[in-house]
Amino acid sequence: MATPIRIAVTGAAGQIGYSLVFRIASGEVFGPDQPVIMHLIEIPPAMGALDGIEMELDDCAYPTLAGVVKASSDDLEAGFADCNFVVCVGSIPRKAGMERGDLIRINGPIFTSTGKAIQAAAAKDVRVLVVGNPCNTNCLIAMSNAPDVPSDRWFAMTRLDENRAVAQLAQKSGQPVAAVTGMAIWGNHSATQFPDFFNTKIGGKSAVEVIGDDEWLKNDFIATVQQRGAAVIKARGASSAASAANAALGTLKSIVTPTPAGTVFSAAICSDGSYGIDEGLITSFPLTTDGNKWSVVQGLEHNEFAQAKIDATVAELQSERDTVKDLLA
Ligand code: NAX
Repeated sequence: MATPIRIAVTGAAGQIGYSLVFRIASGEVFGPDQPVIMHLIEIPPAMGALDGIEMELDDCAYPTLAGVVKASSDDLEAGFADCNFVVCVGSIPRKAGMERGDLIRINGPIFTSTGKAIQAAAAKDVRVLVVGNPCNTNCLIAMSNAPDVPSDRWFAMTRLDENRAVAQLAQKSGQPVAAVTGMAIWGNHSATQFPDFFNTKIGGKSAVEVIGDDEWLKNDFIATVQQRGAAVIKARGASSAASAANAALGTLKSIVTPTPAGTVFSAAICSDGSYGIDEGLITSFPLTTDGNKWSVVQGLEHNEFAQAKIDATVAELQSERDTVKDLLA
C-alpha cells in the first residue's frame, strides 16, 4: 500500500469545498491506488459543518480515503501538518459595493498566516494551489511569507478561465472541446486576463482561421470569458462552485502528470522572467510539466493586440502587489 498523500483544503465547508473534497477523496486526482488523508480547515463557526462533511465522507466509503483531519483556522499549523498539497479556497467573498482593493486588504492577512503555517508545518515537498480571490496576489502574499518553500511550488488558479475559453471556442466552431488545444490564460485571474486565442488550435488548425471572425474573437469571446463568473452569479444567484472545484481538480492533475505532447495548461506561477514579465510576480502562463517541474512554454509570438492585453493584465498585478507591499515579507 502506498504511503498516503496528505492534502489540506481551507474553506472546506464552503460551496467550492463541498464539491472539491469529495472528488479528491474519491481518488480522482491521484488515482485509485493512492490513499489520501484529507485535512479540512475552516473558521471556528464552521467547524460544526465540517463534522457533517466528515460524516458524509465516511458515508461515501471511498477505498482511497485513508483518514480525515479537521482543524480550525486558529490552528493552521495543525491543519497543514505534514501536508503534501495545500489548496487554499477559504477567504471572504467580495460583497456588493466592495472594491477589488478592499477585498485584497481584507483577504491579504489570511494569506500571511497561511504562508507562515505552511512553512512551519507542511511536508518538505508541499505544493500550494490558491483559489481564494484575488488568487494571484493572495498566492504572492503566502509565498513571500514562506521563504523556505521553493518558489516553483506555488500556483494560483486560472484553470476555470481556461476551461471557459475552451468551451466557448468549441461551441463557436461546432467542434468537441477535446479539439481545442494550446489555449492558455495570461496574467491575472480577473477581468483583465487574456485568453490567448492567437496561439490556440482547433482540430490542429489555427483557431483564428477556423473561427474566421476576428471581431468576435477580439470582442465577444474575450469579454464572455472575462465576465463569465459574473454571468453565472446573475443566472444562479451564487458564484461558480462545481466548475471552480472541477478546475482546481484539473490544476492538481495537470501539475502532477506529465503534460501530453502538443498541449499546455494554465496556472499562475511565480514568474521566472519569461516574456519580460517581472520575476516573482504570480502570473498565469501557458505551462507544461514532467509531473514534477513545470516550465513556461517558450517562443510564442504576440502581436500588438495580444501584447497590449498582456501588458494591461501584468500592470494590474503590479498594482495589486503595491497594494499589499506591507504584507510581503
Ligand atoms: P464560500 O463563501 O462558499 O466558502 C468559503 C469558505 O471559506 C467558507 O466556508 C468560510 O467559512 C471559509 N473561510 C473564510 N475565511 C477562512 C479562513 N481564514 N480560513 C479557512 N476558511 C475560511 O465561497 P466559495 O464559493 O467556496 O469561494 C471560495 C473562494 O474562491 C472565493 O474567494 C472566491 O472568490 C474564489 N473563487 C475563485 C475562482 C478562481 O477561478 N480562482 C473561481 C471561483 C471562486 O469565485
